[in-house]
Amino acid sequence: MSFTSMHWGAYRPRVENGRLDAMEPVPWDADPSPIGASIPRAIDSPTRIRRPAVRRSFLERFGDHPALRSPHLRGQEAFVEVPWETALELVASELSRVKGEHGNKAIFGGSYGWGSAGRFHHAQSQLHRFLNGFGGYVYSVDSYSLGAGRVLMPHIVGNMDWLLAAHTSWQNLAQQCELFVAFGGLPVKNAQCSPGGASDHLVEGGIRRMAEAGVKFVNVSPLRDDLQGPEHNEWLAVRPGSDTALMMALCWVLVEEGLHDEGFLQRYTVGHARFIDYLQGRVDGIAKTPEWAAALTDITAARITTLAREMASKRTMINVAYSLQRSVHGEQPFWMTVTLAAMLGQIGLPGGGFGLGYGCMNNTGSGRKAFSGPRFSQGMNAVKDFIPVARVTDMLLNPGMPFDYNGQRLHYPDIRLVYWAGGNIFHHHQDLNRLLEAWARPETIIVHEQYWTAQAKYADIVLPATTALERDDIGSAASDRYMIAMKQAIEPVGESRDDYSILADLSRRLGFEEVFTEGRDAGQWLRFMYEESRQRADSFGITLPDYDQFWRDGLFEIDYPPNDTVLLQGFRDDPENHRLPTPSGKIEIFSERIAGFGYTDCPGHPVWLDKPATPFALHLLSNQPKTRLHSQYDHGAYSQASKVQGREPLTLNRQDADARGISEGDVVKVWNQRGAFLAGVIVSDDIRPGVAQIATGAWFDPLNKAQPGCLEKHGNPNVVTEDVGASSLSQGCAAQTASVEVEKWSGPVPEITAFEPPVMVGWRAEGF
Ligand SMILES: Nc1nc2c(c(=O)[nH]1)N[C@H]1C(S)=C(S)[C@@H](COP(=O)(O)OP(=O)(O)OC[C@H]3O[C@@H](n4cnc5c(=O)[nH]c(N)nc54)[C@H](O)[C@@H]3O)O[C@H]1N2
Ligand SMILES: Nc1nc2c(c(=O)[nH]1)N[C@H]1C(S)=C(S)[C@@H](COP(=O)(O)OP(=O)(O)OC[C@H]3O[C@@H](n4cnc5c(=O)[nH]c(N)nc54)[C@H](O)[C@@H]3O)O[C@H]1N2
Ligand SMILES: [Mo]
Repeated sequence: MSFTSMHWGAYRPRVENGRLDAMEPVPWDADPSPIGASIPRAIDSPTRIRRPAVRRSFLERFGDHPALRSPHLRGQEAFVEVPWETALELVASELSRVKGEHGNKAIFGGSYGWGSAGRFHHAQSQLHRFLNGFGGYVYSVDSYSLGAGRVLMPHIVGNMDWLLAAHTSWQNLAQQCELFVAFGGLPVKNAQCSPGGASDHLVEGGIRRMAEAGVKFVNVSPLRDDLQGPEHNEWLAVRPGSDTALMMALCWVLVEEGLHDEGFLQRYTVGHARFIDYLQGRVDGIAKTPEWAAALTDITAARITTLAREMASKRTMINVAYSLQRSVHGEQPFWMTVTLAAMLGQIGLPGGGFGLGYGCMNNTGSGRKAFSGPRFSQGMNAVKDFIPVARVTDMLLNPGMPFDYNGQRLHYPDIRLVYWAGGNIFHHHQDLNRLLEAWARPETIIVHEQYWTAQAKYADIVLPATTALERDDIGSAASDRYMIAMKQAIEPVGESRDDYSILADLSRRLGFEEVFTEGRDAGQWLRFMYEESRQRADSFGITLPDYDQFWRDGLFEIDYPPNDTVLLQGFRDDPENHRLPTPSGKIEIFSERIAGFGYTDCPGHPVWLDKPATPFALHLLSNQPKTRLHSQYDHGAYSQASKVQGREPLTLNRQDADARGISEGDVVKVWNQRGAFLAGVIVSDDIRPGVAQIATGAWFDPLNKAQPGCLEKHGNPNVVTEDVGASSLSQGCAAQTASVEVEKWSGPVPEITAFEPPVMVGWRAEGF
């Protein structure tokens, strides 16, 4: 059997006459993702990058001083298609020049992005290994997904990867949970995906089985559809960014009514007394009562009070979506989730406690063994400089400037060369107009891409990469059901090459081929990585067949551990022998370590911090798209079918639309002090008033490329989001904290050009 694996599921590629005709769902998946249907027409559309290409001035002035190559014209100029040989010589020569003149510390290879699902052809890992072999690079830490969470959690419970792999299973929830309170909902749209593969979609079924078992759901979210399905679910249309206040008021009621579990707090946590002082107003004079929270959240004091009582009287799971921490002070909702669950005293019990992102990714709560499969070693980085991933614009604009991060004072390095493979910064970063300014700073930008995204269009040298369907690979992800032999289905489109073969060729030109390839070709690497993983599999009680058998079978199923997974059960049963990896070995409601950092924007226990003033009337939610993964396959059929007048749909509450004379299907301009974009309107009663929602991922499409800061015509919300860190602790992405105004667009509706390749000028015809 031939399968392939994408971040959004496993498929059987159907090929007719060498062309990809369909991506058929696999027979075992009860809820396959429609995103797969986007690939067949898109994969060899005109948007595909077919040949290496170089920005015109960069090529024409190649030997000159870098400033003379017009870096400010990135994204505006024509490209010249060149043979591979030329392109690779240019890349090798630039890498050598920059290393020689400025050292490896001048190379930024963070290269954030999801790339594709296979374990070997993971573009970012490939690039990291390559740059390590070359002497190192400035790297980035954490993720856009969980910037605040990844830094906070090790201080107060344990690291995120460990926690995510150990989440209480859906099966256990169906049997033991009575009340599921979901901050940010349980959006099935997001559970289509998991990093590395989602071979069996289980969240819709998980929710259904819980509902059938009588579990009550409370959806605390600005959007009703963040929790679909269960008929008896309750929607609390919270004001975005106010969940921390709501959780505090729930705690206040528990303490006031003596419903909190003092015994649990004593035995398993530190610092609860100081937090309760704060809760009751003995620190800042403000008691965090339901009345106090009602004014901030728009949830009535009466409902907050009864909800607290229900939570105490039932086996309760409190879940928080990643989105809540992707905001200014994003540490607080995560810290409060843990604190509220600790007050209820159900952490470590079946069906109760807390969840960090059920519904965000498919594999969370699968209950399967968390074996993550074969791994590709990235080697050692000789450069020690790094940035928190979302501080990339700050770094490019402010070399040498100090910044705070997790108790350290660091400085931004001086970057001359940026190398990216497998990510789209014009998708993921905030305040794109500020990024455009920063993006003109480096001397050289090299990108490997499959499609003509803005990431490629704003580069100097673009190298065409294959897609997962054009190469062999192994698909596997922690807690996923199947390890998959991803067999090549079609020939590489155009002259595209694997990231590995591109980098292997470069390593040869640069004199470290042996270090990079260890003498293996791609096929030999797959076998080697697989063999290496067999020992790790053993330690999970998994016996992998030999490689040839696995490849013939096409897949291997990962089983369940003997006992059902319940998060932190071991710690609860025996806290002395299962100490948490925190300074106290317990859950830290007060963290001496964080307090010691002295950050006013993230002190030693959870606090309510007033949000920055919002000058505009509407809060903008830019959440994950239902019809694609981030910006991937925005040019595909499924995403395209969702557009309104060619633009990304923006949902407005009926009252907000009426007040502005806006109707369903209209094109609107969404703007604030940072920028403006056009979108197509959906009017709905299922979004709370005062909130506008647009998914991320519409390809960046400025009206006039020669005018940075101009109107974006397609619906990319990152032209208006703010580029600030969540706090001095994490410096995490804070994209959800954005306010905007929306008005009807009465001008002519400009054509979408995001999917057109850039203008190409001929290599010889132009006489280079
Ligand atoms: N406003 C706002 N912004 C956000 C978010 C938000 O909620 N709101 N969410 C953030 C989050 S959580 C994330 S994770 C980021 C995601 O941001 P990214 O991960 O950067 O987004 P993708 O669109 O997945 O970009 C992956 C790119 O890699 C390319 N690619 C795929 N496979 C390969 C390959 O094999 N080789 C090469 N060379 N290239 C390949 C694809 O064509 C695509 O352009 O966005 C963040 N940005
Ligand atoms: N189909 C699809 N699935 C994906 C992705 C994708 O691009 N496409 N991306 C994947 C990635 S990389 C990640 S990190 C995860 C992200 O997982 P999340 O970050 O949780 O995803 P979002 O869709 O941004 O947010 C979930 C919901 O939270 C709600 N929300 C936003 N702000 C607030 C708030 O202040 N309070 C409350 N109570 N609710 C709020 C929004 O209504 C939103 O629909 O999703 C993954 N799943
Ligand atoms: Mo993410």
